[in-house]
Amino acid sequence: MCEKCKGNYYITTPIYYPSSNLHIGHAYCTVATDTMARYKRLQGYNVKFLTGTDEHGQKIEDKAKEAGVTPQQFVDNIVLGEKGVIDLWKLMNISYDRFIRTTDDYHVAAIQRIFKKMYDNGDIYKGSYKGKYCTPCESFWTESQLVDGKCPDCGREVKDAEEEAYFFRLSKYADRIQDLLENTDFLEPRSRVNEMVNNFIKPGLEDLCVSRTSFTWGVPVDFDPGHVVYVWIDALFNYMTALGFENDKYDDLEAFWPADVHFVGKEIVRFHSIIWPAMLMSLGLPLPKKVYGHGWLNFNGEKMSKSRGNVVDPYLLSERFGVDALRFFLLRTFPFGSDGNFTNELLMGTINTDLANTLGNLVSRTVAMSQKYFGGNLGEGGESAPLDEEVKALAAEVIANYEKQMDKFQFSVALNEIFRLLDRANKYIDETTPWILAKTEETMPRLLTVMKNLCECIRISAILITPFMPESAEKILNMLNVPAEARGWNAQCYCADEKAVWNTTVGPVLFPRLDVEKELAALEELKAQAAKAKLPPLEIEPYSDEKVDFDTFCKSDLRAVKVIECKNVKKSDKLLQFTLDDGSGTPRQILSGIAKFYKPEELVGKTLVAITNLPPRKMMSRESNGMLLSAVHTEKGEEKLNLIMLNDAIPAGAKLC
Ligand code: ME8
Repeated sequence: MCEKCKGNYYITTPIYYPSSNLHIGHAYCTVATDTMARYKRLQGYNVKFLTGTDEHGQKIEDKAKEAGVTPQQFVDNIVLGEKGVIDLWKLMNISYDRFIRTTDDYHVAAIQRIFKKMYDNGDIYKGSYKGKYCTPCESFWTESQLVDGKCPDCGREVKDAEEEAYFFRLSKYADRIQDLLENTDFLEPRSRVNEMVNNFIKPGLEDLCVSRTSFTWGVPVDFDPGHVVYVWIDALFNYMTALGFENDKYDDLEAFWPADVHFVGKEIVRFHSIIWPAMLMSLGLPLPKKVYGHGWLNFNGEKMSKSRGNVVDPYLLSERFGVDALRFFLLRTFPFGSDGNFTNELLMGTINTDLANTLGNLVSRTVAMSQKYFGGNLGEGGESAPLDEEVKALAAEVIANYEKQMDKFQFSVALNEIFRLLDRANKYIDETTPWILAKTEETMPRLLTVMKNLCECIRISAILITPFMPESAEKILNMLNVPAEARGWNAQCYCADEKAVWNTTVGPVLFPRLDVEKELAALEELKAQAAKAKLPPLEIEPYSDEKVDFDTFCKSDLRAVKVIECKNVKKSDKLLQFTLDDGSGTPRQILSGIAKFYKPEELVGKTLVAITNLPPRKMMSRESNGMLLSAVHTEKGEEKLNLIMLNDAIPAGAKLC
């Protein structure tokens, strides 16, 4: 640790399942972690922020099989591929210091050693497992834990499972875990403690099945071929292997373990507050200082899930509204420990009210007035008034409250504090009426101080908002030309006195006001386009297994025909009526259901291919003598058809064989 540092700080997100692309719920936790990491860095901590992906397990194996690729290829695509996990975190400005993939060699080898250590110390033993398994959640359940016979986490069907397996002596640690949960601040918010104790510990903690033999995509138990380590053991230890535990890849364990906090979603609190500390106890390792279980984001009142088709795409929203606006919205709107209901209307309302009206307006008015009245240069001098002291006192109070709330992970409350200051500053403009002060020479010194006070309120707010909206905060500080040394946590001087000097530059519009109706329509359109883009680019008809004997095939009389006339058939939006020269001297009439694909005039004069010996057919009371050949396929979900056209040098009636 360097001398200037306040200390080390280790914070983690859950490592994500790359079984499908991440949605806004995943982004929520990562943005919160990033904000906390940036806040701690701002305060002078030496931060290690870990995130990553949890890549083993039956679900991944099944999905890869479905996609016709290897599990490694499958996860590589979702983690590293275009618009994958890494791309998303880059787009969303996630400042992680380390990214772990559980398929990384060093992690796999470390897990094998860890498993063996617990086997050697007697906490892992061999037995036979009979119970229920939820494949999507990769979770074992006892009968009593099921809700209406279904997985208590996701509500889906569970399967019977019985196999030879290794078990971890979780029951042995029940009392110590209960004490940890009830008598320390290990798990927060407090409501989660009751949930864990009442639902899992009091009914009796059973030993945990920690190996599987029915699939192979996992860390192999090296001393017992055929067994793979239960994916949660593999996943939970990522928090330590990523620091160098049981491997030589990294050397940060001493500096950063125990973790200051693991941020996790509420449905995985059980793993983090019961199983994880029990395994650490088994190995005699220090426990993380805190597990914080945040709530879930629902969409329009429903749980977000791929099968419901209601997952919210963070790419789409970031591209449309800006990454900072999205980051801000997530933490401003939903109290971190509770569930929240995401709607696009709420997002846009927050952008308009808080960002465009309150913050954006304050900055643009202040810069515009300082330009208009002082050419952007707020030099020495000025004249204070008692009102300034009130604003100054509020700024100090806001900073103190903000810090208190951030340290409790209460992001929305911390943001409320910043908005108290911003609102106060906007009101200060109305109270001091700079446009009136600017009218007479005698009131110009007062105007100068008013402008400095406004700049100072903006500077403080921008610093406090930096962890939430790093890019916007920088833009704001640039518009006020705040020197680097006045952008830090400790630069809390109140720079509005007579000695203070400010300089402003007109900058970009920070948060343009949104026309909600228009934006909702645009979002629908973008969603439809994105869904289309996800469809396989090209689909061809499946090949037929049924064989046609050669003689039967040769019976089809395929001829080159030239289009003499082509017209739409009245009252039919499908049919085109062709008059064709087939070389026989008598025009041939064919009706074809291709009006969706061609305009009649495009086809006149073209040389096409027709089967000419089909029995005549009546369509819309007209006779069709044959069929025109075309090629069909599907492109991005849309049916495509191309008539087979021959070189026009081929004469009408030429036989195709
Ligand atoms: O659980 N709202 O991975 P995961 C808020 N691999 N948070 C949500 C959410 C929503 N709608 N949907 C998901 C795993 N999350 C394990 C973690 S850690 C050792 C292993 C959160 O990709 C969820 O609560 O299924 C969890 O914290 C995180 O996203 C990762 O979920």
